[in-house]
Amino acid sequence: MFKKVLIANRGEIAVRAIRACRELGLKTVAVYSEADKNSLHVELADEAICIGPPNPSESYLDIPKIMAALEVSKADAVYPGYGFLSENPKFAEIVERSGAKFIGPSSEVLAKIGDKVLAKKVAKEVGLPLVPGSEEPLEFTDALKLASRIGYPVVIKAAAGGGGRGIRIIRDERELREKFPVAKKEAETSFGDGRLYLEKYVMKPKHIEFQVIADEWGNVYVLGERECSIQRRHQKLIEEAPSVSVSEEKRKEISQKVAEFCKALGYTSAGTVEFLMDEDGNFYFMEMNGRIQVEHPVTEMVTGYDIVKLQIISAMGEEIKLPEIKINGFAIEFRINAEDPDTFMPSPGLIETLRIPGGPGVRVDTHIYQGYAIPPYYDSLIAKLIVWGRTREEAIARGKRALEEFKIEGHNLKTNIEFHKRVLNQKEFIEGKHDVNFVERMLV
Ligand code: MV4
Repeated sequence: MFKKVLIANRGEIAVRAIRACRELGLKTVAVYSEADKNSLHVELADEAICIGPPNPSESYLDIPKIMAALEVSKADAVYPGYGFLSENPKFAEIVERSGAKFIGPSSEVLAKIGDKVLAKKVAKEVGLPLVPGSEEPLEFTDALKLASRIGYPVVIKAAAGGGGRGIRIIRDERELREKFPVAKKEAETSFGDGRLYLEKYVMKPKHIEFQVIADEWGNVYVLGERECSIQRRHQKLIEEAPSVSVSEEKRKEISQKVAEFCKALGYTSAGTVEFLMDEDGNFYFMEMNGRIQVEHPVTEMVTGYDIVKLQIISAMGEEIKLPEIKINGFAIEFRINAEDPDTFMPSPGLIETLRIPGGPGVRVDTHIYQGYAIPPYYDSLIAKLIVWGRTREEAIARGKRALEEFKIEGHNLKTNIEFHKRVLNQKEFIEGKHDVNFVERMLV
């Protein structure tokens, strides 16, 4: 049991966590950088401690500063959110050793899933399908042999890469001979780790991920999937649940294996298991993320569970007992970014006019308010609009309606609201046939 939670994050997810704590009767401590002194999370928390300059490396990423705030506030748990220190096994271990509770998986589990080769090994052992290819890093001659066995096109991935960094498509043997050494050098300079592996290239894949919540008593629940194929340069823009492309039968099959995977890892707290799905509906395990994700609200809208509260309850050591998971209706999340719609570059500024949508089936998770100045130091996510409908068609109509209501204006301030409206009018999206290359195609 704990009584006071330090929120080691900022923005909408810090606000989201404070809300969950308050509903559970827990006190909260906000930490903030000098750029965030007028932030909503600072205002809503019971206490707030400034931890340094705007630069994340001197504040939200600075472990000694967070640990000092933990000590002076006498908080007995840490909520890491997403990004920043959330998946850092060293940070989790330091929190654990301090005697406070890290609200997330154990430091050992974070280290295990952070090792992509090890995670794949465990996935394979429980029967989760992998993309055909080398399950371990390989050298040039073995890459040539493997590629001719599985057939081109293939992809080369850096073992230390992630989030789309260090991935290359190779069409034929000539290109493999040319690019393999280049990829190796690049991986060495970018990641300090030149290990590469090779996979069959999955064409037109969808990004499908399964939400998990697990307690410390061995219970693992899979709260269905999300489809996150609407993305640009590995930044997700729209996510939905459930995926129209996943049958009830397939959902059951993958959920079962995802639960076994989590049990094999000794997983606790919330987590997400990511897959690529090909045009024939085949799933391929990619990786597991050991954090709450930006897009968790779509799962909350279709399952009725408060995933952040479940994370906290799990961290308290309580047993989580849930009936069979039922998916009700369809939810879509639109990430509202303060960015230039043409260049996708961040566009921070002062919010002078703000009109937040509401009404049936509409949820807005945000830290912004009228008069708030968006600082330039952090990511450009300023709000999440989540809509729910009994059918996907109703959710899309609600999305259009709510996006029309949404007004965020200010000097030099631009958002991607118009981009979202465009997506909702695309035939490919309406029919649910979009893959991870949809945005690139739409923009030409
Ligand atoms: C792939 C792939 C096709 N085939 N692997 C990019 C990020 C990394 N986590 C996995 N990624 C991909 N791996 C094989 N064998 C296509 C992608 C990919 C992608 C995956 C998920 C979401 C968006 C993507 C955008 C481009 C490429």
